[in-house]
Order: sequence, then structure tokens, then C-alpha cells
Amino acid sequence: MKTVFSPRHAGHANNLELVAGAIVPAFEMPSRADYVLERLTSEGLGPVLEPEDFDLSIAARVHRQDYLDFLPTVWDLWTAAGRTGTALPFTWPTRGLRGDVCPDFIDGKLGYYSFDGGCGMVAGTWDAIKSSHDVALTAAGLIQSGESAAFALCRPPGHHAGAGFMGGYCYINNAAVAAQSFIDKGAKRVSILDVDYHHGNGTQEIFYGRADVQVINLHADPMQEYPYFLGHADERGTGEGEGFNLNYPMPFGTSFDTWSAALDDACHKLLAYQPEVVLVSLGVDTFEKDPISKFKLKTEDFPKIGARIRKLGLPTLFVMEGGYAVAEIGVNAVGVLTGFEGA
Ligand code: SP5
Ligand code: ZN
Repeated sequence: MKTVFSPRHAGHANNLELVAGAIVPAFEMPSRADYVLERLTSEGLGPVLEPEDFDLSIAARVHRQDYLDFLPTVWDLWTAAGRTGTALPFTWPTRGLRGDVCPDFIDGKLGYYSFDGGCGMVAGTWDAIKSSHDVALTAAGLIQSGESAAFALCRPPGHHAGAGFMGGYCYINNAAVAAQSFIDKGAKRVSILDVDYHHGNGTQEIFYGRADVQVINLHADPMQEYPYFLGHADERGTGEGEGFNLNYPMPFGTSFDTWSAALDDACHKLLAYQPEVVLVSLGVDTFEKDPISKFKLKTEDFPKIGARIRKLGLPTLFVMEGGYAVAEIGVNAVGVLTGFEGA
């Protein structure tokens, strides 16, 4: 299969995040994408293409326009305030505060448009976000032109980004934008299968009231794990979207036997929906050695994930999400893809 990749991801580098009582170098770092690229080249997966340039009109159908307008301005507002380092929020509008008025000053704006301290921004961040968005849309275009599968090697990832907020290393929801592009091109039903360790809260929020995009998530139980405030099994969609959101929360320590049983059930529910295309939000942070995660999948399990997805028999767009065991991320992510191809 073809891969779409942009070297412009590399400008999003040396940023910090707030996690577990410390400001630390972000676990989501440029070498992640480079290891995946290296592995898919050495495995001979297929050609690697650069993305075309898209405007943000499709993104504006899944994100708020004011949020999309804000993202490219962050670094200028931050430096205009005399700051250096990493633009990060430290105040958020939770219950009891006004979440409907965007402040003027950059610190307030950052808090208004985020839900955590995981989305630091530096000078090259916006260009990387835009390139990642373009990668997803270009890869979706390959499938729209008749390819049966494609890989969007997105960085930064997207599934935690909601209509109007960033979080969890995610700014624009690449998979959601790609799904919207299929709908805009006439698809009646699109499924998103999110296998990242963390619940894809942003993707869920964006499509929660819609029947044209089914969202299925396999993830760590939000009672125990980030993002904590979404991802329970009783979240099934609302209004027209009722029944089209499915969550499979699993406990710390989950290994492949339990996880793959959930995947199998998810695949049956996906086929019952009869989508025209499936988008896989491909995180490999379910890996046993992932530094921020607590599932127990082994390297040999990842090709089996790809093989199971192949059995769906649908056009498939893989969109890169998380995975932080940097040295193994290439082997594991490309393992899913070669497993899909039957190699
Ligand atoms: C796309 C994606 O996978 N985003 C994940 C964001 C996770 N952010 C919070 C992680 C909390 C990890 N806590 C354990 C600290 C290990 N020292
Ligand atoms: Zn994740």
C-alpha cells in the first residue's frame, strides 16, 4: 500500500508537556514518525508520497471555525507576550466557570481551547499540524481514487482533538477530517475503528450526534486511565447518532487474548453497519513496553490486528495516532500494515 508522509512534521520538536506532576519533554516526538518511515521502507511496504496542500474547508465541517482560526496564531501571540520555550495552558474552564467566553490574553485562550497540558506548541508546530492534516486528506484521496488501502503517517496525531479543543498531543483530528472527506464525496456510511490505547474522545465528541460516521473505540478504562472523562461503555451516541458510538474499555494489564476478543466483537458491529470505508485510528501504544501505557500487547500481536481488519473486506485507511516506545513503534505499526497485506 502507499504511504503519505510529510517531513514537515519535524518542526514540531523539543516541546514540553505537563504530566504526572512534572513539565517534561513530550513523549510524542519527531523520531516516532522517522522510525515508522524507516521500517516501512526497509519492509518494502510500498511507495511514500508527499501530501498535496488542502485548505481547511473540510476541517471546518468537523472543527469550530474559531478554533481553526486560533491554532495558526498561537506562536505569534505567545512570543508577543514575551515568552519563549513551549506555549502551554495552565488554567481550564471546568464546572462552575465560564466556558463560553474566550479570553483575550494568550494564557486564557490556550486554556479555553484545550482540556489538558499535553499540547505544547513551538514555532514549527502549526506547520506540522497542517502537514499532518494534509497527509490524512491526501491518503483519503488515494482511496477515493480506487486504492483498496492507504497509510496516512500523520504526526502530530489527532484522535483526542475535539470540535473546539486540543489535548493529548492532538490539535486537528486527522481521522475525523478524512472521514468527513468521504462523506463530502458521497459516502453514506463511514466507520472509524480506533485501536489506540487511549480513548479517542475527540473523534467520539465530533460524531456523537451523527448517524453517517460510526465510531468504535478499544481503549484503557477511563476510570483508570487518561483521558479519564470520556470513554465509558454506556456512551452510545445521541439523537440521530444513537447506537453509532461503541466503546470497549479494558482494564490495566489487558493482554492480546482479551483485547483481540474485543476487536472481533467490534468488527462484527462494524460490518453490521455496512460502511463503504473503514478508517483505522492506528495507535500502537497498546504495546507491553510503551512508557505511558499499561496494556500487554506483544510485537507478534500487531500483524494479527492487521489480518483481522483485512477480513472486513473494506477499503481501509490507516491513520497514525499514538505509540511511544520509540524504538519499537516502527516494527509494531508497520506490523499491522504488513499483517493487513498478508505479508
Ligand atoms: C495520541 C495519544 O496517544 N495521546 C496520549 C496522550 C496521553 N497523555 C497523558 C499520559 C499520562 C501518562 N502518565 C504516566 C506517566 C509515565 N511516567
Ligand atoms: Zn494513545
